[in-house]
Amino acid sequence: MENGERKIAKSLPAAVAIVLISILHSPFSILHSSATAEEPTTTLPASRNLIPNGDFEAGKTTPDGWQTVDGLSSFWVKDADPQRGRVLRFDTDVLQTQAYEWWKKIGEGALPKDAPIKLPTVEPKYDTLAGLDGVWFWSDPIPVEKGKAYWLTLDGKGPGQIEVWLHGYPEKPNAAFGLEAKALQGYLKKEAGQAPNVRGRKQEISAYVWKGRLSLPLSNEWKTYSRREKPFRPTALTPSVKWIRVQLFPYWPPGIYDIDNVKLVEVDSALDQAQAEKEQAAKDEKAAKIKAIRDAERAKDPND
Ligand SMILES: [Ca+2]
Repeated sequence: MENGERKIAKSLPAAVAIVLISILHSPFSILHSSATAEEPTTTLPASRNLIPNGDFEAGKTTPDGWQTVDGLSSFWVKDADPQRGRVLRFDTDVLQTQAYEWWKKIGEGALPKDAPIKLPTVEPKYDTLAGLDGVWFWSDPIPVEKGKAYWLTLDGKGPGQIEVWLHGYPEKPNAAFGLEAKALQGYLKKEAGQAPNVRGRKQEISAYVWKGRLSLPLSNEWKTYSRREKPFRPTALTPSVKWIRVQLFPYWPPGIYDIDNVKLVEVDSALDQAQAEKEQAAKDEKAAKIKAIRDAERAKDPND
């Protein structure tokens, strides 16, 4: 998938060159070559993934560019389909108490391969990660540009909904494991006897100033989901945003959720402009309809 897109991106300049050469030489070639060059012109701006290792192929014990998997509630596995390669797997059917104990150790440098065996869970499972905090999985910080709009797409399968959040920050955020998980931080503080910085590690929760969400109703088959109709615009109302992090967040029902090919691509500015105008037109139309209804009501009752 990724490789294919890279190939298209690389081949475009060549295709454009062919068209230009064709224009200079033969009308027949113009028709022939422009047919191949046309398709990438609309897909090219959307094809460069800004999320490093969004396909989860690179890494040694855990995917590069993301927080570590924990080997208990998050895993880095090979999909049954070799073409898909490696994917992220989440298990939300894990007791929260067991997860917290293990996450403390992961935060201290324990490896996912040394994770404890999962303890049995019991219906109705409200004490699992599914019923409480969910499983969070964060990307490393990714720079974004002022005024730009972005499409988010990803492949997923699972027994229920997964939420994907984008968080925007003015400063490059600290990506230490679990730092953004407030409940976990509260637990760690208590465990450390109100002295969370015993190891001299300065941990400050990075303040995000913008948030965007994509809720995906997954099914038991791989599908690609996107929010193309409504691109994310991290700097539209919060111009100070310079960095974002992606947070994958599966929770209820308890079970296994697989994610692959998380992509954030810049929306072509002309397309974004057209989309913004479409959104504005829809708002205007709605406002006009409401006004028309009110006017009609007033006309019926002149004393109103
Ligand atoms: Ca993959």
